[in-house]
Amino acid sequence: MSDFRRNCIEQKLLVGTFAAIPHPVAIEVTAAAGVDFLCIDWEHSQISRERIEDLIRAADVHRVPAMVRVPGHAAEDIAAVLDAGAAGVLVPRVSTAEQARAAVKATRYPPLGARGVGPGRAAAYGYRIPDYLAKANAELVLAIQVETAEGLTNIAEIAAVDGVDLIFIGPGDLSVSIDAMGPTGKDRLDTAIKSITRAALSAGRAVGIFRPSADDVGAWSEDGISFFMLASDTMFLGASLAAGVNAARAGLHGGEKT
Ligand code: 3PY
Ligand code: MG
Repeated sequence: MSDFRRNCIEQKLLVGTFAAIPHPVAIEVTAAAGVDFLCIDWEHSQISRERIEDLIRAADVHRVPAMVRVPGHAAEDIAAVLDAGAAGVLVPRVSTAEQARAAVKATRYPPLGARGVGPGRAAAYGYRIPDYLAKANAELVLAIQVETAEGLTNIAEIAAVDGVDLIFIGPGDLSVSIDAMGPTGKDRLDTAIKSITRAALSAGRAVGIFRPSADDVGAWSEDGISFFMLASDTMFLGASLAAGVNAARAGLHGGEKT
């Protein structure tokens, strides 16, 4: 088993980030910063399929596991990123056990699933297909996102699906779906997150969540969440540049913002 999958399954505390900038330099900077993993976001950023392989390659240089959030549930997209050498997939908007089983089928080779065999980068372009086939099911992380009202209702059946490693909570979509946006919806959203977490943990699945900042990561880890996706490269770039510019202006104008 890969260290990454073992650490996920054993619920070791892991901190990573989304990679939304479609350039290997951004991946190298992110990897060198010391993240435990990164997740190339094909769902919400404009990254081409061909470029994804280069981004995974850049993460591999730093030996940082690179998973990919696929845009939807298509088996072809899951196969494409795994063939490119991704360390795992994050499948968004999984709302039923049937959809979770389809994600397992697309991610795992038989007998667990029905992934197709091919001469991609992961199999050394065809040169090491038997080696890759022998280890892929044990090495690749399958994380599915529960982030809809329907997913919340069906969480027990979703979490019971064999072959899923991690249930990942998307608070943004979840808050919209259960009508719990903004400060007034906070309690409702927190209750939903805790209920997904409890159900997933009692089915033996690790639990992950997106957090825009590190402020409440400690508190959520006390509830049993172990896998944290902290913001994204674009969010960190914006926030740290804004902080730097504001600090410089404060120095130049005696604290007054221009
Ligand atoms: C969400 O918050 O909806 C997400 O998908 C975060 O990853
Ligand atoms: Mg989402």
